[in-house]
Amino acid sequence: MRDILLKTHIPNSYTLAKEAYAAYGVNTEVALQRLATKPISLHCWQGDDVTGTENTGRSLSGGIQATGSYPGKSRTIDELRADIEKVLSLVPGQHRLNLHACYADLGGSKVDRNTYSVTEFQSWIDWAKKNKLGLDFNPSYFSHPLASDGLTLTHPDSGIRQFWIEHGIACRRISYEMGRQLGGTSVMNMWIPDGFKDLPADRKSPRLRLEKSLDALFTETLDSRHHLDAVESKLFGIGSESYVAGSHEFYLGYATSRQKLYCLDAGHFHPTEQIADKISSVLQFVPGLLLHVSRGVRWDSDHVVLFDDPTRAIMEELVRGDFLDRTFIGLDFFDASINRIAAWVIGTRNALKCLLFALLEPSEQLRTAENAGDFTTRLALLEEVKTLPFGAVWDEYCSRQNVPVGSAWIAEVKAYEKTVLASRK
Ligand code: RNT
Ligand code: ZN
Repeated sequence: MRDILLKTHIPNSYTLAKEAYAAYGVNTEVALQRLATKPISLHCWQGDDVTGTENTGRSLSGGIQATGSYPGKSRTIDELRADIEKVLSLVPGQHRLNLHACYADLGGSKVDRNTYSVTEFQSWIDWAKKNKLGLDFNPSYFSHPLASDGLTLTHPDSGIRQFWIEHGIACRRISYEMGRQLGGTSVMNMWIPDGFKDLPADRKSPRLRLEKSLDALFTETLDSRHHLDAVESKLFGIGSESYVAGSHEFYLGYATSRQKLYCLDAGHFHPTEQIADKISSVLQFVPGLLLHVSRGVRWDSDHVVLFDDPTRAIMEELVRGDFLDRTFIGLDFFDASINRIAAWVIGTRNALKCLLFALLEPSEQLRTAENAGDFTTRLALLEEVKTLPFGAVWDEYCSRQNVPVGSAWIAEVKAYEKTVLASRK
């Protein structure tokens, strides 16, 4: 059955699909080639509900939450790495791993976050090299005693602020080393949870402190071929419903004035607000963009990414604006209510599908119609392409990249669950 699929059905369907797209002036081969050159940065934190590997027994803080208790979550660095390798074998293309500082390999030593160095991450770099993976990085401003007030870089206590500034400085050096050793660029994303549950009396001072802390943390010049800084905004979190210091306006201003990358997380705006429309505006004023492709459901719930309208709209903007080179695509979701490997695979494959869908858009015809003021044709075309044989092109891509086609990956995840995950109690 599988053989017939691979040898006959998929190539035949693809030939027909190629012709169907060609009728709209779209070359599917070009789209597949472009798709293969764009890596997605897989977030390491889907595998263990953002627990981390520092083994301190601390629980997740910072106003984010993974809900669910599906069995089989990884408990050690080795388990997490094995899970990621499994995920990568089920996702087409060459990708990257986005690591958080709380996944340090401490090997029993008592180093705290403000003095982390590449030593605590060398085993990740070696593993990444072996698996031909690029790495991206994040300082961790949560799940730590000095973050227990919900304040870090904005804390009124200068000692606590200083600790977190040092953490940022240390992480930039680690990120730079990751980029250098792996022969690429590591994007380091700054996200802090700082905010207030209830109405603040002073919205200004924490933001002034945040600006100062960030400037102190970013002082060192690092070679941009190996390291780039990004800043991530947020509207609210659990326990910071009324005020978040690092809001959209704050970071847009900061990134623009300091020429940093701006990170747009799909779940960090008003529940009905979508980030696609922000991309072209933001990129007009900052050097680059980092995306946290996610899905909020009623709140910043970080649900698994779907092949849905908002995600397709994001990818369409990247393609239409020719922004792929200036945009780093990362994922940010954590679902503990389903098999975690499957969550990763579903979300990553969907992000890629959305990108492929965007690459297959009949851009010439759409632009011609728009420029001629023919909005009737524009709308008609946008609707027609939704039912072109997209699935055949996606299947062909998976087949060429030697990963399971269609739903065949589910059986592999089920087998892994039985042989590996089931023994994790
Ligand atoms: C939190 C941010 C942030 C985190 C990760 C773990 O709201 O989205 O990116 O999810 O850094
Ligand atoms: Zn995020």
